[in-house]
Amino acid sequence: MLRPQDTATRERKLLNGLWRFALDPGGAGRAGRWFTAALPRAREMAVPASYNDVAADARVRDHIGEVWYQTEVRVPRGWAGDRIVLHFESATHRATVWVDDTEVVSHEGGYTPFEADVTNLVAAGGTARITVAVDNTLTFESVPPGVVEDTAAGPRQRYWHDFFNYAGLHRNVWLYATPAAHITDIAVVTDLDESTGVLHYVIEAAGAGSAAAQVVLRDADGTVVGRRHGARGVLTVADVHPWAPGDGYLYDLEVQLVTATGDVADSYHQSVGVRTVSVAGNRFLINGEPFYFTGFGKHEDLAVTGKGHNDAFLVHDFALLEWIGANSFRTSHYPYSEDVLDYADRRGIVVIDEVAAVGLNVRTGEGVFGAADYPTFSDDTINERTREVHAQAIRELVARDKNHPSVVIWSIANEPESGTEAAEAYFRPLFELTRELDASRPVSFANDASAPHGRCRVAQFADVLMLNRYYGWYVLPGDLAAAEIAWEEELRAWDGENKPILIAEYGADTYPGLHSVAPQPWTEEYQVAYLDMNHRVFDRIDAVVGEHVWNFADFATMPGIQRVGGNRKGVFTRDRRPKAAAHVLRQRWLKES
Ligand code: GCB
Repeated sequence: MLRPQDTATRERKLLNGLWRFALDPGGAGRAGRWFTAALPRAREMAVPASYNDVAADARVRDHIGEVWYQTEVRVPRGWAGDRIVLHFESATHRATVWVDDTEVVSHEGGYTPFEADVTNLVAAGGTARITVAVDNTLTFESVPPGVVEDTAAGPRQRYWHDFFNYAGLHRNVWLYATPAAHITDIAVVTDLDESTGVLHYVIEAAGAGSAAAQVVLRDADGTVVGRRHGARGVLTVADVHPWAPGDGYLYDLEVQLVTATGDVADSYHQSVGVRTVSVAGNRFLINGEPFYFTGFGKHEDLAVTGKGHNDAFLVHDFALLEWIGANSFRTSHYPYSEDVLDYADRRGIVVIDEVAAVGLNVRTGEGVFGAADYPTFSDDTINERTREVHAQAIRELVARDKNHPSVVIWSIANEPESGTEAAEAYFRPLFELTRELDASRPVSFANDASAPHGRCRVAQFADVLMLNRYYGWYVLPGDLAAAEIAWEEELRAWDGENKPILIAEYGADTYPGLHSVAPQPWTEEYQVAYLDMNHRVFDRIDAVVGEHVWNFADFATMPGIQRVGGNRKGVFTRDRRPKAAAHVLRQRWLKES
């Protein structure tokens, strides 16, 4: 599936705006065929946005189950004879879509795109009613997992990750047109042979008949630097300008389907950054050079709009990354908007791309998320069907993001149970699958303190060891001297694995404006001292190839006594003001680069 684009042969229409919106607490909408007419008792809702905080209504914020969105679209007159497609960049966590009275698509998984060919259901110049039922329920067979428990007070959604379960239509919705003969997929893998860039490409098309594929490669100035006929092939670029961290240089690969008479039936532009990624011993290499990650785990999280994509915050967040000297981030804990990855490509920011497999450990956060009264892996909890949903999430992530030069590691889970035989059996095929899908990038997952060195049975599969550790916060809180000793001891054990180690999370909750002379947990001084302690440890361990502070900014969580107005481990507040730690990181990271 290709992201909708305006090209010489394609056109798109953005359907964002205010849609009709209705909660469906009793699950009456499907039987009542709500898609056949204007939604009953509808209010209006912004798209894109999480619906939860927009309405100022606890019933909306805490709703469990389906909500309904509806809009009317006028199909552009000029699209007669075209293939017409309805495309959702995401619907969290699953959705069913109707065009007028006809069901056109269902999709599981909250962070990847899906679409339906609606050519036979709409008419150019006419209107169509689009209705979407979006379900936020987390089950043991969803990614992330959860369970709805029946309690005396009614159903309650439980899950084992701390960020709030925002839901809705978080990203763009498009109606777009392509010719009947159209390109359906493009895959590009790049290599460097000294100063020559090598591009291996594969094109897929449908309805193409005798039309043949060809590609034209242009540099950033628009000068043609390569051409080739054929649906697969290799292009070489002499004196290539590689994509590199801090230098988001992109070529434009125009893919065309050309008819026997020489007409361009379809055209699509794929940006390409020519770079290599590899692991050599305990080094992480980009273009053959050791790379040290500085940056954060982030969240898509804003006041009011929740996980709704916002371009102004996209640009602002990247401006802050550059200000602070961060060269990278992880899309914790789900695939982010494609706008984020496109922008990372252009800004030369390095990305660790993560699937939404977070909270696959019912013991995580015992006391934060309630008691661990389920086994993690069992026939009735996380099981083979969950693994198939997880596998599909990986397939969709790789399919969507494979051409982004910014993406250098696939992260296939965050802090799963990883110290058991069941975990080893669950994850082995998922690592194999990811490597089959993309042999060009390292694969990893974020390990947590419950499976330290010697106990983790999943780290054997990872090309890079990504460790989330909170020495001085959850472990030995307030005692940074003891934390420093314990942390160094554990890290030295991992150092012996001869794999690169990325500290994928370390952080301390910090209430902005809270101060103390002797660093006390929750103060700005403690966050600074905590980070300094961690950095001393990292600098003593050879295999550490990067540091991602948890978190870039404060973010919303489920309610809990360990959270004060959300998770406060942000180096920036939720509205992006720096805490004292931001200035300390800036000093360290600008020196590194
Ligand atoms: C973790 C999780 C992250 C949490 C963080 C915390 O280990 O990966 O999602 O937000 O800890 O602050 O507790």
